[in-house]
Amino acid sequence: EHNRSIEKYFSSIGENASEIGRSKADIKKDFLHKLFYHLGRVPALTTDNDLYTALALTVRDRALRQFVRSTEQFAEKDARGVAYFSAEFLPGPHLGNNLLNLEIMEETRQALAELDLDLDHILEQEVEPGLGNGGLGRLASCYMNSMATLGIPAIGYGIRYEFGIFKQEIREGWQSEATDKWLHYGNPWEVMRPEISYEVKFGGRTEAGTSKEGKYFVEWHPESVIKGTAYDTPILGYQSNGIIMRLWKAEAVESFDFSIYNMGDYYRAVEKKLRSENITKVLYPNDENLSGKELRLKQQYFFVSCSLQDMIHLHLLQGRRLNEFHEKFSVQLNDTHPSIAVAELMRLLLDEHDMEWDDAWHITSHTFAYTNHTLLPEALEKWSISLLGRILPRHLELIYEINSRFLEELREKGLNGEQIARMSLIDDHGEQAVRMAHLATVGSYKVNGVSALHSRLLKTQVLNDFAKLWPEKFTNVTNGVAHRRFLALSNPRLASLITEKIGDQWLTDLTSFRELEKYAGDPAFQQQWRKVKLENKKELCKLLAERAGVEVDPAMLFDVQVKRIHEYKRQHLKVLHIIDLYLRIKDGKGEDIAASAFIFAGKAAPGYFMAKLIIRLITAVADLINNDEEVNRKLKVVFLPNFNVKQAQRVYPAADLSEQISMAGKEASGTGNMKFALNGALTIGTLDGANVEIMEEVGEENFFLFGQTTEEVQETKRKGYRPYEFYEENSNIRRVLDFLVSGALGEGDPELFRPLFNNLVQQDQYQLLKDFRSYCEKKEEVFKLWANESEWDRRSILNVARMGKFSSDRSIRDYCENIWNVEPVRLRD
Ligand code: 9GP
Repeated sequence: EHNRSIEKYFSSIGENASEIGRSKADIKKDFLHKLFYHLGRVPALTTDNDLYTALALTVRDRALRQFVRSTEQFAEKDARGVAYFSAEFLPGPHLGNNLLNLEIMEETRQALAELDLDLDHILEQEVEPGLGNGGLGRLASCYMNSMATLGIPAIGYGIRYEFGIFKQEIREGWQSEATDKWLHYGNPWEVMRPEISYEVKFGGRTEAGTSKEGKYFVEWHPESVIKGTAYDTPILGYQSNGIIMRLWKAEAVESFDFSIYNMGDYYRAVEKKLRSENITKVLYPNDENLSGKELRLKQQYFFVSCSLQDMIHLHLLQGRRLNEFHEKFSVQLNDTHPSIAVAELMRLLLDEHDMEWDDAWHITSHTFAYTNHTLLPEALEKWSISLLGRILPRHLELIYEINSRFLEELREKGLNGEQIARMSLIDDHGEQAVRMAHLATVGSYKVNGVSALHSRLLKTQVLNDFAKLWPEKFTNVTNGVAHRRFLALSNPRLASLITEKIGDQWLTDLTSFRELEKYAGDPAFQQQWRKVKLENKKELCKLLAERAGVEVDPAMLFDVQVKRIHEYKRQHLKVLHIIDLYLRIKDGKGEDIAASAFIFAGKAAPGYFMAKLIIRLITAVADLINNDEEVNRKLKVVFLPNFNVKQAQRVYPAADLSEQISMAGKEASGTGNMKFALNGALTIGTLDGANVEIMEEVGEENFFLFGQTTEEVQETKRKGYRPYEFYEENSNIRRVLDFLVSGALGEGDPELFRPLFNNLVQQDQYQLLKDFRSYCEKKEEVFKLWANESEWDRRSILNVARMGKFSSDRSIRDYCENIWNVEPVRLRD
């Protein structure tokens, strides 16, 4: 409606809607207004958090204005939109990124300087929302930035966890977990929407009946009802557009317990309230690993139910009919976590909107698209029938019905009993359970993996039966990263060196980095390149000294592995190699070893013993080496605690070598691999996940490839892998493994690392010993190349120049074309 137009509102006060107040004077004025009017602060009493909050609010005003304008324009165009359903988002600190996207970084810096304030100090105050475990949640946030940049009408739906991923501390060498109280000082970025709330039912029983008109219906009589309230955070794209991330918080439904309250049992009523709020209390800290906890299922259902109700509400509000829901929206399921949405949309359409089964199924199965992010069998979610039946009785009925129709279709197609049992949504082995990945696959119109290799393995192995049935349903979208955050924002030195050379169009088109290729061999450019890296390394050294208490010489080769700690990622492969180097130096045979700082960071799931033991091993090796005068000028080992987005932004720009050494076939994609190469690190890696495509792009000669391929890994396993033979036959391996249990590490207790030793010589399910020799040999090449500065720099420049494919802008374009069928909207300025 025209008279509701934002432009009209602004012109009525003599302002232009597109003018968001970018000048130093505007920013300074608004900042002071926030400090005095919003926070009511006297200058003498202002704390760092006040300053941060006032600045964040100043910036949020501008972000919201962008969002409001974008929303209006999306609505005018009646554009088809995307809802990105993700149980995790890892946005990282908002302030710097928003300043970058609004292009007001310098003006803000100057405005603050005039008040004798330092922008960098204020940026440091932000506590980031740790609402994800790692790659999966960070990917969701990279995609939000790219969707906003490209003008995709999109909304991200998720959970507003009160406590995010735990804070990792290292105590006596071990990981210990502390609660992440990210909301403690308030969250200036979000807008609470008390009126946008939905009721979500749990438990109880269902009752079938027939209406007066003779229509069959089912009523769900829940045991409890919980309210979900929306909290919106604006997410900016580069230069113009804004979208929102809508996170749901669980609360008690006020009316629900009046009966108890009236009876005078005040405390029981309050207790119910507390129990309701539990649902969004804490993020489960397990990546790749099913915890199978009831609360986790409740979280998943809670957020998809709120989100779907919200979408239906918006759809109807715009005067549209429900049977065109799938024409207006595509819902992307980020991994299996939100896949109960398939049953929930069916329930909403059938039970709450009186639709017939076939119509409801048509809409549902044309609405969802499913991204799989892991092949690890233990991470493919299953919910036991008994649990599902107890928490979501109506959904279990619907899943049975979906399954019986699906299996009937298979029978008609002539599939045999074995195939049908394999594909069923219900797993009959042991305790009966619902296979959520199957539900997502059956209920979606597209299924994708996250790298070419992973998508191929998904099709040929894990979901092979489905891919044969519906080949056109399966596709690939290789992951990408928000290069504006991970280069422009976090590596300003490199960003300006590049911009000086080739201009700044790379900010919206990363493929223009190709123009750097011609400077790769230029000695003057190489020198500038090297200087930038050295400055970044010096900064990281400060952080390492401060957080890990280790002094590192910035001239060393920075060899970095940062990611979740997991056996399949093989951090211990790198550690075994470090021990090997240590023993060589001790033997007086270390002259060819490049002076190296081995840097590790990453969290272990709190219940994952082996991962925690790997951290303990890293800290033990660090203690030994860093305190040994004979070795510590040549080698340093550092475990940087509490890896998060903020720290990541300081680590990637300072790395020389990126370790991507998972067993082939296990890492679905990886995204750290892209962030490192984008910042000029060379990669040592296996042919796993997106490494394959990175190597293709940068050239095999600029990549340190080692280890078995996926096929070789499988062949090794098929033939009966006996890791003990490597222990017996390879004296290097024997020496290193024996060292683990020699008592030389970790306060002299030879038993401390026995479980790791035993695991490696007895099972070694990630075939570390098999790849050990190849890894060590590659490392020798690394050392040799490091001695040749200009050749190293040349390769580093070529790596960056050829990273164009790995921007998340490209991934989002792929989703738009191959999956969503959504057109970017060209927004008015
Ligand atoms: O392990 C994958 C990682 O390889 C990938 O880069 C990331 C984003 O696609 O997802 C991770 N998967 C999970 O965290 C759980 O499925």
